[in-house]
Amino acid sequence: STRGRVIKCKAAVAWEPRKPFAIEVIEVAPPKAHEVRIKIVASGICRTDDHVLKNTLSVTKFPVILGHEGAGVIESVGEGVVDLKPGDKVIPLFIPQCGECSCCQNPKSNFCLKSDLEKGTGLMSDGTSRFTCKGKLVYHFISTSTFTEYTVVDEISVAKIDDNAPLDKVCLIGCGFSTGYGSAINTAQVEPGSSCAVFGLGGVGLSVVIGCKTAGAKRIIGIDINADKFAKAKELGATECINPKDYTKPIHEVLKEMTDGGVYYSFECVGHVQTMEAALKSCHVGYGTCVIVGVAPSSSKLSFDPMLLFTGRTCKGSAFGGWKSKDSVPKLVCDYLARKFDLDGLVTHTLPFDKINEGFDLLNKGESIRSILMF
Ligand code: PAD
Ligand code: ZN
Ligand code: ZN
Repeated sequence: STRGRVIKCKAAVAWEPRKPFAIEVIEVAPPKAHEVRIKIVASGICRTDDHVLKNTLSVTKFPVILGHEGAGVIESVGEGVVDLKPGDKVIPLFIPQCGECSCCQNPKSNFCLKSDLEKGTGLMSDGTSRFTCKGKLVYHFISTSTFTEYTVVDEISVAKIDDNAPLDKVCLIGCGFSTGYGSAINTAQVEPGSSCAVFGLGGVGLSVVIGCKTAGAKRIIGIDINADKFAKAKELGATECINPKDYTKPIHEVLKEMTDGGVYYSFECVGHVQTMEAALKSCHVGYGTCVIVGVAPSSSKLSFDPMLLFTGRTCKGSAFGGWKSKDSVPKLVCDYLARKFDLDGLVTHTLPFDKINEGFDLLNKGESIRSILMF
């Protein structure tokens, strides 16, 4: 058994920004107390990984092992871990749930103060890394790092899931699906009969569409500058799709005309401040709500006329769709197994892990929704 020993395995190392991943042999140290080592089976590619690779998010350190939308099997556990054992199927959680901090104790929040999202230490919670390559320390990424055959995570950053779960699908519950679906269900709390506008029809935006449809929205308007995304959006529940490039007037004006003054709910799933402002302006005066899901570059600033809020619009943000991670991920997996929603429509490509650079090329060419890397 490999328990208690260093494991040598393959990982995709991002040595520096804006360079392709290098498939390297790395050393993965055994889990310390309250940590687990996971054999990764499948990992999706999310746009956030690409933002980090392009270095638009200042919180990341290089060299790093990216990936945060994975699923795998526990290889071994550290001292004091009681709720997980070798062989358990699991999903790593990029927002932990420690259960003890003020956010975890607040039923209205799904954030956790133990999260590395804002701090960006790139380390385990004890302040060290479990990865080395060619004698150098390699950083972790938001307490997950799934682009590797083996990873180590804190026990608060992993959820045990049903033994029957297909890992090549439910890995999407680790980020993209849950983020979009929860933004509609939890954050916006979309109501039956309402109108919704979804900016950006990638894996996250399409999951918002699924959530809006589940919630009974009457109109779901998809907005994307890539019309190739429209067919899939309609298949998943969009009632109409529009391309800002087809209009001379600003897209929020087009939406206001289409919806008698604006939508009840708008969602920004692109990650640009311009589309965030457009999403807010697309909301109906008096009651419209805009949910910001996209991740904008670290240095960017949002600016808009405060009268937009004064006159009764709401603007909120949503990370991981508002789900308390450790509690909700196992339930979402059960809901998938009970066919309450479909993930298969989000998967456009399945690639062997060492074709990771091809997976990112597909994303950047706008050809994929989700590519799943298989280990
Ligand atoms: P994606 O790149 O697959 O989808 C983005 C879509 O937006 C693409 O279809 C683009 O064609 C489209 N687009 C680009 N520019 C425009 C524009 N000006 N107007 C309309 N559409 C446009 O990414 P994704 O779905 O994986 O992620 C979307 C964003 O959500 C991204 O910024 C990512 O970092 C963020 C994200 N947030 C969370 C969270 O917890 N809040 C989780 C996961 C991803
Ligand atoms: Zn993600
Ligand atoms: Zn917490």
